[in-house]
Amino acid sequence: MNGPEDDLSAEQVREHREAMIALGRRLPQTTLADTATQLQTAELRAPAVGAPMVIDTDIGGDADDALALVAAARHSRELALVITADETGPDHRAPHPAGRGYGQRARFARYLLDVVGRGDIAVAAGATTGHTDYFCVEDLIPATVAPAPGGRDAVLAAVAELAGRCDGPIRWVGMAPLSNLAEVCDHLPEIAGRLQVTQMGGAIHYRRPERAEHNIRLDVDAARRVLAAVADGRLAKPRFVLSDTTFTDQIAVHATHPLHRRLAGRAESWAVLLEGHLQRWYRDHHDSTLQHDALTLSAALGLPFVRSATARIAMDDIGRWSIPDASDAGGAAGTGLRVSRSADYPAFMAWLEHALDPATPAAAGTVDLSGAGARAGAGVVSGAGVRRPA
Ligand SMILES: [Ca+2]
Repeated sequence: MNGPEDDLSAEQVREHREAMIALGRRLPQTTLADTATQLQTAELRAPAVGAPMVIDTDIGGDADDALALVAAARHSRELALVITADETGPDHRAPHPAGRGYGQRARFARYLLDVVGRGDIAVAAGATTGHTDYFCVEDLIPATVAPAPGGRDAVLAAVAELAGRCDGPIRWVGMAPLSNLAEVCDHLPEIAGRLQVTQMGGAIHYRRPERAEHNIRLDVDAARRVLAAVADGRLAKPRFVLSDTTFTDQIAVHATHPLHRRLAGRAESWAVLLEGHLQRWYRDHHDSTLQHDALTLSAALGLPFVRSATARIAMDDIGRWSIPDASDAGGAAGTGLRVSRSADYPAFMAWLEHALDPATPAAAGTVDLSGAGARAGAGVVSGAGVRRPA
């Protein structure tokens, strides 16, 4: 990675601050003690705990999206909206109640959220390239699950509706191609300015150097529009959890993995559904699933497993990423992004296994958003309150 900025997370800044204050207390009447007093009285903006969360997902193919969605739905009361990308079927004006027409990912998301007890979370079906080749759960969706609202305007309306119900930042967790995020940047710039984006995707040293990473490759134009929004200030610097960090067997789940076995042994309908999804993924595609998206979710939740730093990133015509030479364009080539550098895989997997263990009580339950606002307003968290419906 280039650049001197080894960014600290908000949590690390908080820890440094507290260490300095403690040190100052031990050394009264010194310059350090004065600094400690100043630090103690200075306001430190709290992280966006309590900020509503949007998940943008291509759920229903690789099972990592579904595992991440259930972890979020069970344990994050702030999850408020799920939108889908790389949807099935060519045309949002022809949604199908069943089969392989448009909107099947959104129908699966709707059903999964319902069985996990989160009927309060809205779902909208988003972008499609007209031909997706990785969808394996059609037979798991009951015919009674109605199509979600679909198409670009439905996505923008759902995002605007959420933004209108709250103040301050909105967390956006991208687990799919960047198509929907690009539409928000281009058509809802005021809302884009409130987004704190954590996106799975991009790669510096991709395992297949002749092509771009999956989430970038499937909609290179959208990735370009998002980078342009970062460059011109419409979107705050997003954090990308790179394939370089996520593509490792250390976060693989396969049929004999404890996480899978624990799901397989339970009768809860969401556990049965996830288990069926995993089996179909192994059968149709690969004998394991890497937890790219749950690792990305963990970063968005403020958990400490992913370490990131700022780097300038350039993208070529087919979506491949690189770090430009520092001398290019006087050192200003590329776009400044936070990108993952490493992760604590064992600690992350321990967290995920716990979050998805049916024996672990769900922390979120079925909630209405006004609860998040009440919690945010109670502490030092600023700007994250969710307005109660009038
Ligand atoms: Ca995904």
